[in-house]
Amino acid sequence: MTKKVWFAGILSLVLVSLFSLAAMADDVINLDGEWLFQFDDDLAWADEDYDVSDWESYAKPAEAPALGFGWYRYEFEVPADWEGKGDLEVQLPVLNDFDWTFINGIGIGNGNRAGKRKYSIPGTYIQYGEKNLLAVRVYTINPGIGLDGNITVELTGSVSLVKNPSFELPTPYPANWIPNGMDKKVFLWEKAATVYTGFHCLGLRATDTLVDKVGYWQSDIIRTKPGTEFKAQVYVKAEDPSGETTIQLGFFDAEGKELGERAVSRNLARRTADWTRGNVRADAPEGTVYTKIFLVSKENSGTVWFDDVSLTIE
Ligand SMILES: [Ca+2]
Repeated sequence: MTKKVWFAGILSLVLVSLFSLAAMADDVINLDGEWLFQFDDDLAWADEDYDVSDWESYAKPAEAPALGFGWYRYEFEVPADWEGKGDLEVQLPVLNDFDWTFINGIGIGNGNRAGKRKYSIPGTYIQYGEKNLLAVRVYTINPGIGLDGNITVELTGSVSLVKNPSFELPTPYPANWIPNGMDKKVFLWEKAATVYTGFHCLGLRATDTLVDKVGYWQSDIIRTKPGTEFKAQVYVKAEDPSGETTIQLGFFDAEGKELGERAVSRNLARRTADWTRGNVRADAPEGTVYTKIFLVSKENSGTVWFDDVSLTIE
């Protein structure tokens, strides 16, 4: 091998390595700096403005001595040029045992067993070109590791079809969701720690008191094309429910006329129950210009709550 060829070989290797590094840096942020940790529990610790100057810092979250409730916080910058490129996703490879995870004070997911987590972050929750805060509230059963592994935030390339899917963006009412019905008292916009994720969820109470006995929340319009197959999902919690609680998909033409029969899920609230997930699937019929999601409760003398809606193209 001549010196020239050898040099060209080395040069191309270096270039390939540089390109792959650049590609990684383009769409992955490694959260591998110092983590802050505090024992105990306070939901205010999800807040970016909370004073954490007295929190312990650790080179890795695994070094924090976890037992019972503890909170982990990490600040990271999201590149300004990621704006408009899609939703993000946070990966927590090792988590023991329960978690409630927040970005900039907004709940993005929770889990109740040891293992890994992968939560989607709508782009609308991100402050581009600025600091963002990942806060993880963890409950660890046995003394040891609460959070560990190569924690990353990645660009996914897909965009949330549902705006404000976990009802965490109040303006001052839940943004992008509209209640329907005559009696305002049946609509609940809950701000409590008992929601599925974050601090807010939507609810409907005693819809049997309404004139038409149906209460519902509807999403903003979601533009789409005929033939697209959708799956809409929602988490539902219920207390003494009666009647029927469903998630529904309606399709509309350019004039706003609803097309065909609305797709309706099974009854998602048959008895008092903690959060469970339900879904409905449907194809957008000929003439569709947009779809809307409906969270419906009919002839219900109890209360139902909704959180974490998603709409995916199948
Ligand atoms: Ca929520």
